Amino acid sequence: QWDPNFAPGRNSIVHLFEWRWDDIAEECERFLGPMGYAGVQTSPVNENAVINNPYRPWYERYQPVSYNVLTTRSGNEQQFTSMVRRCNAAGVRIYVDVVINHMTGGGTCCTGTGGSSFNGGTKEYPEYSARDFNGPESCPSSSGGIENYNDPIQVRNCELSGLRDLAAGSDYVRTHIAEFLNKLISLGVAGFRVDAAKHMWPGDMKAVLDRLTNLPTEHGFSAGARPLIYQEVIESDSEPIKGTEYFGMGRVTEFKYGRFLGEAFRGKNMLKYLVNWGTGWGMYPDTNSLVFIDNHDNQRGHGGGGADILTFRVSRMYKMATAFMLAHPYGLTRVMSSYNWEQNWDGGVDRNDWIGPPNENGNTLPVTINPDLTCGNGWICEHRWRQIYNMNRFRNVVSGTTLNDWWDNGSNQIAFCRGDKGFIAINGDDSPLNASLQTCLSAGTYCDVITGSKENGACTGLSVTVGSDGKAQISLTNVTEDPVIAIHAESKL
Ligand code: LM2
Ligand code: CA
Repeated sequence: QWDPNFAPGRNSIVHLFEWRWDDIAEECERFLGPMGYAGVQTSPVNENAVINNPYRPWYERYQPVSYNVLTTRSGNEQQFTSMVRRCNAAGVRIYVDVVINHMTGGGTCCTGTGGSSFNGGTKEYPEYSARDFNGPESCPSSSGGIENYNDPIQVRNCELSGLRDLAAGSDYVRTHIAEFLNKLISLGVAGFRVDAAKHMWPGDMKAVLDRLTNLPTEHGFSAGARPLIYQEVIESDSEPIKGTEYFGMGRVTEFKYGRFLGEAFRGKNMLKYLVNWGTGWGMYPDTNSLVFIDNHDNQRGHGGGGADILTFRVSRMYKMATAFMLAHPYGLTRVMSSYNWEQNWDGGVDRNDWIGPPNENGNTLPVTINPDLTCGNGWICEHRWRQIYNMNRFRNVVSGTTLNDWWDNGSNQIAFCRGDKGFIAINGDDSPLNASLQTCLSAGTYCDVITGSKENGACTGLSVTVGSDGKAQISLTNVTEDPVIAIHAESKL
């Protein structure tokens, strides 16, 4: 289903990629809750294959071994349970990345992160055996892998990257997946990102999701609430499978969003064209989309999105695009929170795209917090960048309003209001912006939440003065650290 079950006044999810459960619990209480973030997408919670070659890559978590053992590099079941409880208490919902299309690679064996034995070669896992998987009788390709993305039967019934493909047409497989998801629901999670949904038949997806229970009221959900579902479908214009096939079950990841904004903020398209951003750009209906600038795959060249995806490595453009995303009413927004890894470019590809989270002997390092709120130990924590957490707050303040009073200079300088609650101006041109613009806000002085924050009634950044006609003189050079100005009702001084 489509409703995120957010606590009132909260609107955006953060993906705390590869974080430990103990760190997420702390982060909910010390930062996400107080700062008004609505939820966290976690890495997969169930036991996965231990991969030593290459050494403990992030992607081992996309190779499930069992559902009954909730032990991974992020922590164990007790730690996960406590995290969900603490985050819910802080007003922050938990969404789990669930890998239910497949188990491990065929060439992978022998021990999982929880100690379970398995054998990818013979398709033997603690809770599944060979009969639970697709094989020559259902997959028409000669290799057993997906060879032709124009054939939906191959995409759904053959192996994605050699990963053992669950036959979700069977009652046993459907029930077993549903039992796993229902256990997570009983622990208090608010929904799921469904990995590789494109590789599952929509009918099988529906059959699994129809077996899910309501969210438990003792964790603060309203009676009858259903889990949020967002299905990972990397749609391609040249392929027959479309995200629309999955609309009946929930939201779908909108990969055009990050690609189009990447192109625009890299100067390959003019920002003025963002005037009809959303369905006007051929994207999914608002209530069906889950939107993001980058994700854990396309920030490292995996998955869909293309070469123009913005990441923390191009931080100036990244903050501009993220500010636009959080200011704009379209879509359910997800902020990425990454860890750093040393890239190794070779022939246009990063040979280090596999590197796992900051670790010592494979054990994930804790997230440390610096005095300026940023993170240490290799964690990037984009969600803790002032320009981003203040725009998350902006989104909360303007929630429920529409976009109005769009302005542009005919190229890359744009501005718009959100009802009478917020105003943003962005300068993507190579020349300064100097204009008297309609902010739609009541007369007064406002703190620009990009250059600073309102603290104890004073502004640590630049101030903007709005006249009785709602207009303000906006001056925004093209060479400033962040060529964005954003003010809102609660940043009034
Ligand atoms: C996804 N969405 O549909 C995830 O977002 C993506 O991160 C997952 O791929 C993919 N689906 C499967 O869950 C990642 C990663 C792959 C990696 C797989 C499995 O992008 O590179 O494949 O996880 O760990 C790796 C190797 C690949 C090998 C495979 C099986 O890179 O060469 O194929 O394991 O051993 C033989
Ligand atoms: Ca499949």
